[in-house]
Amino acid sequence: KAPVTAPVVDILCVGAGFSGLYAAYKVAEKGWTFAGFETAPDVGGTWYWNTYPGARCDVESVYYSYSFSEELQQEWTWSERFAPQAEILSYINHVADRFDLRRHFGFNSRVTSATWLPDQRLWEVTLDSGETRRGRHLLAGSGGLSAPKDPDVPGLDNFTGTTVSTSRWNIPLSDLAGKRVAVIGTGSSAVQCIPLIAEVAEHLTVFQRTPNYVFPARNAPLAAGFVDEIKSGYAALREECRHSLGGIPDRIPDAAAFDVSDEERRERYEKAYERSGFTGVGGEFSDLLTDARANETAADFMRQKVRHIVHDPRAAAVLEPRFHPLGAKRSCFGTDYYETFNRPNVSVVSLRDEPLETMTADSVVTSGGAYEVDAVVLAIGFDAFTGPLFSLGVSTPESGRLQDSWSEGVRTYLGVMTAGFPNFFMIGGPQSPALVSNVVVTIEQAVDWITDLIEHAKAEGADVVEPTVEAQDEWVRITELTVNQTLYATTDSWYRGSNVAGKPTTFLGYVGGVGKYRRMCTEIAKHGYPGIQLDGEAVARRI
Ligand code: NA7
Repeated sequence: KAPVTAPVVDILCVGAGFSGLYAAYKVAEKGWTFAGFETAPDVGGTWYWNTYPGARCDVESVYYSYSFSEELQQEWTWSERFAPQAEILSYINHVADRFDLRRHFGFNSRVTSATWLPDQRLWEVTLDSGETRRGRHLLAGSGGLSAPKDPDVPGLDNFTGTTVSTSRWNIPLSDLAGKRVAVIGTGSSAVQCIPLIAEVAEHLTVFQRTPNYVFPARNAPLAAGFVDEIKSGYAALREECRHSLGGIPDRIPDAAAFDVSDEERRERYEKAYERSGFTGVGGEFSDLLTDARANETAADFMRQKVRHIVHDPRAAAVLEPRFHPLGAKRSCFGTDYYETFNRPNVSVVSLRDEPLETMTADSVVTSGGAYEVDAVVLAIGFDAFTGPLFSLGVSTPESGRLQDSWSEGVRTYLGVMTAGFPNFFMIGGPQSPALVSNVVVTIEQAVDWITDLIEHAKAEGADVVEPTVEAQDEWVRITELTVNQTLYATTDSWYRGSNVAGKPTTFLGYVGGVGKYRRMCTEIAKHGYPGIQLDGEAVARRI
């Protein structure tokens, strides 16, 4: 039986992905004690689990990496513009080895509950082994896209063929060779795996509920000269990312969509389409995310692209994105995505035209008929941001469970803390910029800010750190005001929790930009953390 007398640590941390590993590094640097817990057998987080064919990051590899160590960024060389999952995972392993971080974590250890003990001013986590650990502060580095959505496909249990999910992929692609395969879903994960499954399957049927805007990723090997150039200016480039909108170098649009002629707009979209990436078509004009009419010009451009690429007009009509503004739901980046639908062995079914009714032992049944398949790939997404946090069973005697506290919607201070849950910190939590940014930039900022705050509390001789309800209300108001100026606010998506039945609608991120967010956080720290109570006292009262 595991001992219950393990020493109390300064920091308990959940997760050994980008967040937890940087937290372990930073805490070791501060000389504090740390105990980390990871469900998986090894480091990697999201990049440990998402091994489906074609999985890669949509943020360029030279930016989607840690900036905290100049040596690290000089010695590591990315091979492609967009790194595949395996390369990101070996990078994370390299970081863990290089900074000796693995020793701080228990692997195969799922946190089943985390309880605040007010008398001792400690958190106690219980692991699935039954073991408990206590620590002063609890950090959730549990990720935003780590809790797969419950499969809500009716009749799925009836199916006797192979079922595999993109978020927990566990078969070789060759298992799908020569099979009749169904892919359910057409988000980023599906867009990446569909072309590769199509290459091996006897027939692939894609069941699409909402057509998305899929841009060509234009992935390519990185030329040595480009890598050298990046490395020689890395420090400045990272600084640019930290002060940007999305954690990648900004490309500030110089015009609104209707400032230019139809012809010029079309030419600019063409160039942006060639460029691709998050600063591609969706970032070409200043008002694309705020003005529905402006957005429609970009959306229409993409629909024309679909019609141009996809030969069968019926398939093209199904694939044309027309139910939401471009970019208001996460855009997708693919390689030969639309081209794949020109293959004779690939077809697409619109679940809007013929809803999925059930599954039988060997078929997906829609109102249009039964589609016999040997394998089903679920690419149906995640219970984003709150799912991973709620699964930790975080509770305090006064506030109860986190999910009860947030039953009407998420309420946080800066996406980092939440009132009623002392000494509990979220790294890249809901209402932080994590949702719509290069998350590694957000993670580094969050861990730096959290550890500075803890250091401040220690210096003040305080054990307990908690935001005031007023400061939290203000942050919630700011996140809402910011998002309500955009088309994100009017679109159902996992960004707003609308992909999970019964999930309250809260926009799960701050969309004002990582640079602006960083400035606010820095100002707050500079002013002695107004909005945070130390041992129950707010700054105003301390002064
Ligand atoms: P997403 O982007 O949430 O995509 C899930 C897809 O699955 C989307 O097309 C959904 O349609 C569809 N879906 C979900 N549930 C069902 C059911 N029950 N029946 C049919 N279709 C369904 O998840 P991904 O894993 O692709 O990507 C997640 C993020 O990872 C991505 O945004 C990047 O940030 C990285 P819907 O649009 O809801 O109609």
